[in-house]
Amino acid sequence: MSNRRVDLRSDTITLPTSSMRQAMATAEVGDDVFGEDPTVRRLEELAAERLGKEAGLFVASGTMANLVSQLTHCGRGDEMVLGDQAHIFYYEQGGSAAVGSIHPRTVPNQPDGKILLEDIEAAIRPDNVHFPRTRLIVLENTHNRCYGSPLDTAYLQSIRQLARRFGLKVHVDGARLFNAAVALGVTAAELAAPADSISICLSKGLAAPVGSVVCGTRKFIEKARRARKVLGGGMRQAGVLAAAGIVALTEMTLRLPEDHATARRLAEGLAESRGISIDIGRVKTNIVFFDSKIDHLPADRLSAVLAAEGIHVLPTGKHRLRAVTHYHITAEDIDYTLKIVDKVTA
Ligand code: TLP
Repeated sequence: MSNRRVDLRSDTITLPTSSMRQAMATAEVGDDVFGEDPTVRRLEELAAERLGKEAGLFVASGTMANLVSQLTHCGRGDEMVLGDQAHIFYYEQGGSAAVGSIHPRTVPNQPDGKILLEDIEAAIRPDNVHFPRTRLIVLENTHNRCYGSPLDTAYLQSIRQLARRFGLKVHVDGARLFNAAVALGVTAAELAAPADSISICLSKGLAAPVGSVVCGTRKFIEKARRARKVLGGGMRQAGVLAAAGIVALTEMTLRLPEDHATARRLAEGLAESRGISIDIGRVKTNIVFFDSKIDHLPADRLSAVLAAEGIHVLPTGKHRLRAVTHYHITAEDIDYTLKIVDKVTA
């Protein structure tokens, strides 16, 4: 048996690069709550510049970035419209309601991660004493649970127009925004333009150890900074972390096409496997969903059998599994994975 380990559970498992560790060791730092950490400020400016926004705010995680943004846009009892497959709705412990007293109104996500304009419009509340007030529309780009689908600029612009028509704000969970930019052949700033606020994660495909950045207008970020503080997210000499984030934004976005290529290689190989069903047309970035067709190997069983052979994927439904490609996954890892999948499903 081989000792090879191929970890496809998530791109969050990526380890900092040697140039990140170097930058972290030599980072100039200060107390960021006093606004005195030059490296954090540099990261925030760089992220804002990349996204074409006025200002940025460094936060501990994607979950905190989303919660800070919601708290900044919405008050107690306000409503936000979002897709029923949104990470914010599915995987963030209901923090919108639990912490923010924000009422989530879900509408169906389409298979490509979009939510229909007519569904949003139908969900917007008229002014009536019985109803909460709709304040915010939330999108996710790329869309994790919808196969890592990227949302294109034309769609995002149409959402912005709808939001403006009803006096609403738009937040984009852009945890994997740079993957979307690569897949669509546009800049991250083009995709960010229709958003009032947008969050990016540094510690997924970009391999930094910690952190996300929220970007928006200067006024929005000033208010968001207060929301971060009340959540306990005011960090002190955080420049040691921000230094890795700067490397993530300057060096690691450039190599994301490699992850999309390994994801495609995996999807095409899985499509050849008799025990697996997969819709390869839906694989556009670094996330691959596939189903087990074998009765005695539902998703949790198949993932356990694969793990015993060194292949780690996530079961996400009764028959469904997710594999995510990233910095540490090579074409050889994919070929090995396919060999093992064939062996255990034969
Ligand atoms: N996603 C993780 C898990 O939570 C499922 C993963 O492995 O994909 N937005 C999106 C679209 C995300 O995919 C994630 C993490 C987050 C936000 C939250 O980021 P963190 O984990 O930094 O709080």
